[in-house]
Amino acid sequence: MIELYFWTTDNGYKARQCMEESGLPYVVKPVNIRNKEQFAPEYLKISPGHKIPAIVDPNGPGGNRITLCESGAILKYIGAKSGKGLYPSDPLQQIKVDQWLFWGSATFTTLAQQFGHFVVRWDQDVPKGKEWYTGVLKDMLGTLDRHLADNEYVAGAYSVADISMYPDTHLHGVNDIGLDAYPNVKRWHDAIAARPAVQKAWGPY
Ligand SMILES: N[C@@H](CCC(=O)N[C@@H](CS)C(=O)NCC(=O)O)C(=O)O
Repeated sequence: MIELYFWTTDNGYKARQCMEESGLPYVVKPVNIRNKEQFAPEYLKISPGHKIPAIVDPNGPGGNRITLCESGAILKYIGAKSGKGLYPSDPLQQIKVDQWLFWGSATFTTLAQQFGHFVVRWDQDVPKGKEWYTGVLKDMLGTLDRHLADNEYVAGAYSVADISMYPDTHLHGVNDIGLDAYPNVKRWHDAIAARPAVQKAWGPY
């Protein structure tokens, strides 16, 4: 049984959504990052940079036990392992999925998290930081909106690339910025939100 080391954050939900979509059996192992549980020596062996999410698969390639952190790597691994097309086997499709999976993991979420820090959560008012990261998030939503004008999902069929961008679109796009100016993102978001696996992933664990 795959163990998912999880907390209720954007990156945590990405991994849980992917597990739910995959249909693979898994168990949630909560790591309460507010209580600093991510610094436990045993957990640092799984996730050296004290971050969630992470997984342990006792039946990895060749039957070996593997540990894996970094949400993008987890999505790619679980997407491929599921055999459900979440990470496609066609090399041409993989190129598209990789592009948007990396954009979702390295650009979109990383910068959306800064929006979360400066605009939503900080106890100090930092007008320049708020203005900067609001502009950055709006620019990224605009990029996504232009792309989704001609594409139902970001990289062909629904894939791990979509999963990599959904949680921050949901948390900050819907809740903080609003999606009225991004109708294609709204259509894409609402289609993903309606998926049973997504609803389960965002529910109790
Ligand atoms: N690049 C990493 C980022 C993971 C990340 O930022 N995790 C946060 C929660 S969303 C975390 O565990 N923070 C706790 C800490 O930094 O100590 C990924 O995509 O998995």
